[in-house]
Amino acid sequence: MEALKTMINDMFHKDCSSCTNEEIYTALLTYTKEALEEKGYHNGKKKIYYISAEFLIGKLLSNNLINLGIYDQVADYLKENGKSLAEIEEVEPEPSLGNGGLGRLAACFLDSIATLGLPGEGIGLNYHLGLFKQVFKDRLQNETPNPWITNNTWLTPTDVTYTVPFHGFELESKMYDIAVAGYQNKAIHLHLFDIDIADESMVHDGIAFNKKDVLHNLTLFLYPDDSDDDGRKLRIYQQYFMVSNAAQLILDEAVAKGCNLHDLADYAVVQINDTHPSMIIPEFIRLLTAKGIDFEEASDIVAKVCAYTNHTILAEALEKWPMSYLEEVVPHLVPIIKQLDEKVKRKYPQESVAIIDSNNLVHMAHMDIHYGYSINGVATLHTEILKNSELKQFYDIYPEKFNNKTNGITFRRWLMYCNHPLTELITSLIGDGFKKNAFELEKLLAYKDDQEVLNKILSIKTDAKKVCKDFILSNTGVEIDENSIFDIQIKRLHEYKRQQLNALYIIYKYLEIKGGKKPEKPVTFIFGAKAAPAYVIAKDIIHLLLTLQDLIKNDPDVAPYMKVVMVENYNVSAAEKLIPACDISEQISLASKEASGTGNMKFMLNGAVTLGTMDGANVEISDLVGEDNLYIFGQSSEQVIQHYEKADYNSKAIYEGNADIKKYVDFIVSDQVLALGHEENLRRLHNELVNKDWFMTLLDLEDYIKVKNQALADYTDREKWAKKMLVNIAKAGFFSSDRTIEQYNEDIWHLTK
Ligand code: 6GP
Repeated sequence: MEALKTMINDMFHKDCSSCTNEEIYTALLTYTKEALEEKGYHNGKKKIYYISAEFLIGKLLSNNLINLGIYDQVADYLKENGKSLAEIEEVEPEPSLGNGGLGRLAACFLDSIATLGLPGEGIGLNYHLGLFKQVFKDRLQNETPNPWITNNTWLTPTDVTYTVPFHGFELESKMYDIAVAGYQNKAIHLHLFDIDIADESMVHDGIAFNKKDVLHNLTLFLYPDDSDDDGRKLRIYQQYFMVSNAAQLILDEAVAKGCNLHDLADYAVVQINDTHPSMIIPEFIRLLTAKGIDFEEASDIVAKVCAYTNHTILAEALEKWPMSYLEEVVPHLVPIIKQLDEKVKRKYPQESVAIIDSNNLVHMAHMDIHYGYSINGVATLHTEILKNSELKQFYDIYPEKFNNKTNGITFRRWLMYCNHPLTELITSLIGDGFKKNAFELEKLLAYKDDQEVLNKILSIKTDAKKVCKDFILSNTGVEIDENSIFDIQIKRLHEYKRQQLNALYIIYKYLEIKGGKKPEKPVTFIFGAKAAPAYVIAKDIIHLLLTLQDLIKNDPDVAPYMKVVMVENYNVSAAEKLIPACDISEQISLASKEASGTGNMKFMLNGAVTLGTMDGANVEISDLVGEDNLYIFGQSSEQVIQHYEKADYNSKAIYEGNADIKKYVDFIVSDQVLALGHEENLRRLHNELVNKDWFMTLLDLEDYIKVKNQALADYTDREKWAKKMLVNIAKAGFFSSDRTIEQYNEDIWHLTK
């Protein structure tokens, strides 16, 4: 630590113990950045370029220290000087470059690519104000800007700049880099493109701004509101800016390594993360043809370079842009897209696989599938649904392109960093081989009947709950009981994820306690979720949860037995506090709708037991841990798909035919709830559940109540529960993103280490 000591002295002319946390953070940032540069970056002839609209990377200091192998030394050194690394970390702003699972997956993947020693890079945009910062006011979600770029930042400006042409004007880009350290290995780069002239001062009244002023607003926000034409066009501006920079960079790097462009596939593979980067296909073709390669060959080259990952089967997330927008924003891509479409139509005239449909909508996913060489889903069930229903028309044409890559998470952040005590216990039992080979966690199974180990697991959980309690108090002002059962649902707010189903359980429980049936053990229901600013019903669900939170808190008959708390501005840092403390992991999406889920993996790794539907990666969790070690409820994906096909789901019939269900749903608009909440929001939500309920909340409510009650009852047998926890931890190895990335490399990328 001599170097750090000297650095602190040189920077601030005093020793560590007299420095402020801000000063030490500044020194650590410089120190860590230098250490990363010294280690260097992975390189090789062929590189993976992981292009994504989101990278939800979380705070970086501690993670970098862990991956550099100096976390303990730094923590000890600071302690000797009366400082705490945990407090210094509070100084670091969390980058706001992502929204949900898709962005967090991209971050885990960068960690694993670097750890496995693969030459690769992430490419995205440098959003100055992030997604948005969630603020609760009057029990409603408000959105404010989330500025995160300070003078002390991990972003390093580079000299790399490109000219990106739009209709009528050009934009000069500037590339910023963030180094992503591999665990005990070299680093890779996350390249974030930006414009110099972004103007944050145009934002007013929350997150409103002039959407037409593209010259100045291009890199302000991730996912600008797309409820109007200008918002949708702004998304196209952003996407094209991202991929044009990416394509120019990729070609430059390849050429610098000796590529003659005809052999581009020997130098580059592009993973298109969801449909946002799809325009890289026509952009590559534009650039290659400008260099004299003919159209046919250019499209063949691109089809050997690009691979597409699908993260959702919700139709709304498979982007379809009106041709008129593309003509307005990127007219130079239009003839290329038309030619690509004509090529497809000559071979496959059916409308269902067209790139340009009869309404002149451009189907971005269709372009990816025709002109990419690999299409993957993100969990076994999800990939099967893509093949057999959602993208069946393509699977019939290109069966060889389809493959599954079940998602994963990096254990550096989601175990070693966020749960030191559990990491230490595991290491003391089975050694630290699991840090490099997560499958070794299975060795823990040998301790399944070891009373002492089981007790330690329980006490680590209790300690984590205390830490979480403090976090929740400071975040929300609500004091929770660390001896209660922690039931946690943290994820984007979306009707398919069914936070409203959880809310109906809470209503059921509230009424039961009011009726005199006290639970054996108190329960705390914890939520964290942001709703897209224009997603009205999702915001109504947040309003219901916040209203229930207060109703229950203020009711002395009920408050001792249950509590509801919604964390404000849920993000990666909050997840790191919540996940180690969780007892019951809520994974209750409507079967067939959650592509994979990755929170489910983080929870099991930290000893929570899953309560979920047979959806996404829950199916694989269930296969691994066995039915004794998780709680499954609800209709299967086959049944749900049938309901959609036959259009036979009728929520009103369930509501009217079941007095209990009617009682819970009607409670949303009861006098007690209306006394606290807003009538407009609550009635709209009530109406939605009774008359539409597109994601079939009421279908699974009875079974959910039954199975959740079973889980809560089982919790009281501590020994039995601790065994379930141990099995979950032991079986989590499969969900390491190192395994996922190995599979991407073996089946899709073919890079040499
Ligand atoms: C998410 C999926 O909802 C989730 O199931 C999956 O685990 C994750 O992607 C990573 O594959 N999708 C998004 O976050 C998203 O924005 C458009 O989809």
